[in-house]
Amino acid sequence: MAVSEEQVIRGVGHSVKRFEDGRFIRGRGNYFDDITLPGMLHLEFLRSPLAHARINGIDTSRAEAVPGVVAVVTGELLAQHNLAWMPTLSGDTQAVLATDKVRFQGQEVAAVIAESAYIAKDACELIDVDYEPLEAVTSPQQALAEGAPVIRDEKEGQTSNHIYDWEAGDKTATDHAFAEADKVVSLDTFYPRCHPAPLECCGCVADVDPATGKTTIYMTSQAPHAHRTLFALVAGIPEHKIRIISPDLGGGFGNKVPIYPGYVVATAASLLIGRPVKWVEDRTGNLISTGFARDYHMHGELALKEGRITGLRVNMLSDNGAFFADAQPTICKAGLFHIVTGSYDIPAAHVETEGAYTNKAPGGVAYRCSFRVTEASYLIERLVQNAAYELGVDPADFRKQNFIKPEQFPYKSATGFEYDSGDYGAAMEKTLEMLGYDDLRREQAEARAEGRLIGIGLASFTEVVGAGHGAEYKIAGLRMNDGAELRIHPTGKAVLKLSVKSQGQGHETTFAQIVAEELGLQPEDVEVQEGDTDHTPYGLGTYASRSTPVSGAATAMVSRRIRAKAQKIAAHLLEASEEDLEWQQGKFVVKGAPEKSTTIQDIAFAAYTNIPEGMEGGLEGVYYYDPPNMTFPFGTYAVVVEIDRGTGAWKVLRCVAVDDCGVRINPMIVEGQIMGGLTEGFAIAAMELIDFDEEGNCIGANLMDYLIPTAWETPKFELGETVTPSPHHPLGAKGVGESATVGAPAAFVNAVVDALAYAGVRNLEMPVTSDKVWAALQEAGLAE
Ligand code: MCN
Ligand code: CUM
Repeated sequence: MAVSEEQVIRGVGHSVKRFEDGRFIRGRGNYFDDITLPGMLHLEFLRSPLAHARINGIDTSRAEAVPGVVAVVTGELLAQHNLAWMPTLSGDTQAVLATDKVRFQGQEVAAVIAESAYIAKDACELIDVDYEPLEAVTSPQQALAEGAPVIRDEKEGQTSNHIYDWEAGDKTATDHAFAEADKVVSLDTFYPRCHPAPLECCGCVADVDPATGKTTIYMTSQAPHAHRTLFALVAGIPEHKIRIISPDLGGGFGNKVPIYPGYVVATAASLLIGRPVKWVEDRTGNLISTGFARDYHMHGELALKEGRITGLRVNMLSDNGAFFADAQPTICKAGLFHIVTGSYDIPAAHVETEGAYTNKAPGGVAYRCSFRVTEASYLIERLVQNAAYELGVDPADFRKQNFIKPEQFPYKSATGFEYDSGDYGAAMEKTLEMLGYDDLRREQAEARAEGRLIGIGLASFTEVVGAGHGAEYKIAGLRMNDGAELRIHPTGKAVLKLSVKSQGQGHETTFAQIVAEELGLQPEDVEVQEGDTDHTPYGLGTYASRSTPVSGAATAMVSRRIRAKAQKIAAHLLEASEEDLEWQQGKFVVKGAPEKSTTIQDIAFAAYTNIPEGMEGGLEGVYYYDPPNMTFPFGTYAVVVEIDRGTGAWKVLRCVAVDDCGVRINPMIVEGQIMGGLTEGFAIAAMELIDFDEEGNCIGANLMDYLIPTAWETPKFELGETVTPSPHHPLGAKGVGESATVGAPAAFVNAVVDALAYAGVRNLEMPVTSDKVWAALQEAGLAE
């Protein structure tokens, strides 16, 4: 059972191939739609064709008469069970099925439960809804204008479409900085609505057992434990009678954090009918009704003095759709948008935000960003580039001048964050070196002389990921901390159970590597289980790149706890005192007597068979980790583009990305995360857009209209790294899952703007499509 001396434990820092891929590439993944239960029924929604209308009546009789239809559920029926409305993660309410009004196109109006999904779909078309159309509100400016129709007129005391005001920073100090400035640079920009669009849409199989009362819900959930608690609180089902199983997920990207009407109606229907009910969302349903992202109108101003940024002022107006359903910590009305000071040492900053209801789908924030960090990063990185132009200095030099310096960490930002660690200059230097920046700037000038337009865009982002700590960061009253439970079996094989839930991030591999690192087992000997609330410890789930910062830390800590017990058993086995033992990866050795040792496997066996007098048997434990702070990963991205003066089309010549996420547990998986994130960041900058016409019709309701990138459009990425450990994480790791999507959009847009900046262009709005560039070329007199 002994581990040979030469055998390397493939713990932290090894690019172990992903264990989960064995089943995925064989087509043996287990998604919720693979689940078929005896007697299972199917749910389909009737969705509103109108963005805003009063409902005068719903006639379900023709649908009910269709053979195979078991029930037609309306809001009125749900209201009888007090389920027509549900609370949102931002403390608002959201209609499960519309009762009084429809408030966005695609809103769920009624549900048909039938023997097959096809019957249900056909029957939906036979439901007659008497709509009285109302004026649609499709922008927050329109929503807040005098005389706008009040969308949430069902809410007591709600007399306008205003949702919230929120601010951070010091207004007086900031005003002072602006009064003293020798230059002010400002930018108005819009980060448009886009959508995470995971390959697998949302859905569930709800199974309420009439005999036992046990409610089992197989659902597409990034946060199964939090969802179970909310189900218990809202539906009044005792929590131990609810089991949520989040099986393999075909991507999440934030889209699977909120609770959607589909889960609620399927569960209510199963309860009422006594048979399992499956709901499978189609692509259009996903794009028009589930958690969208962004939709932020931003105004930013930098105060500049002697080449330094001395102040930042930001006003933001957010379009939250018909229900304020952002998934974010309760104290943060605008998420973590106040990270907008970014990587820069800005002495004074003030951020004012306002949110408004519109006749659009609810559920902002989702899509690979830790609660609005993307919007913030985009704004500051666009502003900084423009400031460099106005000062006539190189954008790289201007950033370096203004970066928070390594010796300033832990750094307290003007808006209230404490950055844990960073070395922004190092990441920048590495990027410039990989890029050959100075040569490229020369080539850019030469190309321009020949009439070619080349642009170089930089973005030096800072993220804030890994929420909590639990005292301050709560969602709907639930503290943001997470558990890990580890059991070592007698033969030295282990099972690790986690509260987080992978959607494709490779947790089965990386978390096994953490145990491997701490206990000297091989990662293959550790099975990682997630997603089943009956069998995993409590925690708030996977989003905000929090799995590594929170559950990763819990895994390291529970492993150390087990190692401490193992040391006691080892002392017993070796007849030595505990203090005389030394841990070497995978074994305890008697100090000064290297021939006297015992392996973790031997110790595991002894834990069940040969323990010292008075010790409790077994080798297992659980640890709930409440992080003392968030982690602040960062990096510098650089993009080089060339613009076609005849069409406005731009192509990416280079994309260099240097990331620092502290210690990397699995470098290959980290690189995969970054490439995926860069692809999405590029797509947001270049093509992804959920738009609406004046009547509130969603343009972007299918994958012909909503463009997601394929391998064909996706540029080649060149990756680099620096390593600045997080001082408060037990492994020094920071989260990385969203970094690239946060950092990339500004780098791409900055590159296109940079190609035209010499002609006075200072802004292009995302998605930067060729027609927008064409218009800019014409205006600048550069079109060919
Ligand atoms: N990792 C590592 N070393 C680090 C940091 C992370 O090896 N220093 C590894 C982790 O162990 C994990 C992966 O990288 O296997 C991502 O870790 P982390 O940054 O902790 O992020 P989460 O696991 O919490 O994933 C969430 C994040 C979010 S919020 C979105 S959105 C997103 C993303 O991950 N959605 C994804 N990446 C995705 N990748 C896939 N394939 N699918 C999604 O839906
Ligand atoms: Cu906001 S996307 Mo991720 O945090 O699930």
